[in-house]
Amino acid sequence: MQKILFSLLFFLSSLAFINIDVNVSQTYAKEPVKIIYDTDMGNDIDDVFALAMLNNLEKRDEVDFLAITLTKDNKYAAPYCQMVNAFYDNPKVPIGAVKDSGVETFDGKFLRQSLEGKDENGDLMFPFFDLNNDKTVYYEATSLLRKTLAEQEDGSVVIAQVGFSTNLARLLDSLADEYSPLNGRELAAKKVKYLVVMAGNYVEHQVEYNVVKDIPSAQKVFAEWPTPIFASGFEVGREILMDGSMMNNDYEYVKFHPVKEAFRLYRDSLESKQCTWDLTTILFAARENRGYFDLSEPGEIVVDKDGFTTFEPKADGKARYFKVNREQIVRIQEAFSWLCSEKL
Ligand SMILES: [Ca+2]
Repeated sequence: MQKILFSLLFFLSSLAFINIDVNVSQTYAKEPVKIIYDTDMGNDIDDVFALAMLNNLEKRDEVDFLAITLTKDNKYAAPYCQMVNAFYDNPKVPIGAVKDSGVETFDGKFLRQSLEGKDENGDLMFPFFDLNNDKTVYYEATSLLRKTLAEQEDGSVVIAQVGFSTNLARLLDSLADEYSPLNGRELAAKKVKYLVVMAGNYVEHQVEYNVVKDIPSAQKVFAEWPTPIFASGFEVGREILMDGSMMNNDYEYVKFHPVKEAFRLYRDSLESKQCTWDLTTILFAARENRGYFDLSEPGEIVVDKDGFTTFEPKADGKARYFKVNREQIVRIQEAFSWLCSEKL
C-alpha cells in the first residue's frame, strides 16, 4: 500500500513539473519586438546604455534589433555603434548615418575617444574593432529606414527615436525608391506599429534638447506621423536615476567595458548619477504590458516655433506621454541595472 501511495505521489509530482514546463514555454512563446533604434549617439551618455539594453534584450529573445539610424552628424557615431555591437557579438545590425544635417557635428567626449583609446601597453582598449581597418558598409539613414521597413511585415515595427527628429522627418518626405513603391508616409503607416520617442516636456514649460536642436523636423514628425506616438518627456528620465558607482561592481567582468568607459569619459567620475531618458523608450517598447509606465489620455503633441512642446488632450489623438510614480521608478531602476550591465 505504501508503495502504491509513493508511486501515486511521484506520478502527481511529475504532472506538476509538466505543468510548470508548459507554463514556461508559453511565457517565452511571445514574438520578439522588432525595433529600429534612431539615436543621436555621442551627445549624452544614455544612448549608450540604451544600446546595451537593446543588445541584451535581443539575446533574451525579447527584441529583434532591426537597425540603428543616427542623427548626430559626426563621422565617429556610426563606427562607435558598430564597436559596441561587436562587443555584444552582434555586428550584423545595419547602421545608417545621417547625411549633412549639420546637427551636433562635434566629436563629443566618448565616440572617437573610445575608438582610439589604448591600454597601458599601447594596445586598443577594444581590440575587436579597429577603426583604421573597418570594412563595415554604413548606409544613409533615410535609405536604411526605408529598406528596413519595406522588408518587415505590416504593422510590426517599433521605432524608438531618442535623438533629433531629422531622420524620421526625412523619411516622411521620402519618395518611392528601389526598396518600396510607397512614399515615406505611406511606408511608415503600413509597417510601423508605433513610434516611441524621448522628446519634449509635458509638465513644465521648458524646451527639451532633442526637440530644440532640430525644431522643423520635430514639428513635422509630431504633426504628420501616421501611427500612434508614445512620448517619454524630459521629466520622466530625469526622475529615474542610475548610480554610476554600480559600475565598480556590475561591469567588472571585462577589463574595458564600452558602457563603463563611455561613462568614465563623459562624466569624468564613476560617482555621479545618470538620468535615464533614452532607456525608458526601450524598456517600454520591449515590455509594453508590464506596467513600468502609466500613460496620459490621448491627444496631440504640438511643437511651437521655439521648440516648446504642448500636449492637447483629444479623444481621437494619436499621442500619449509617459508618467511614472515612486513604485514604478524603483522597478524601472532594477530593470535598467540588470539589462544594461549583463552580457549574455
Ligand atoms: Ca539621445
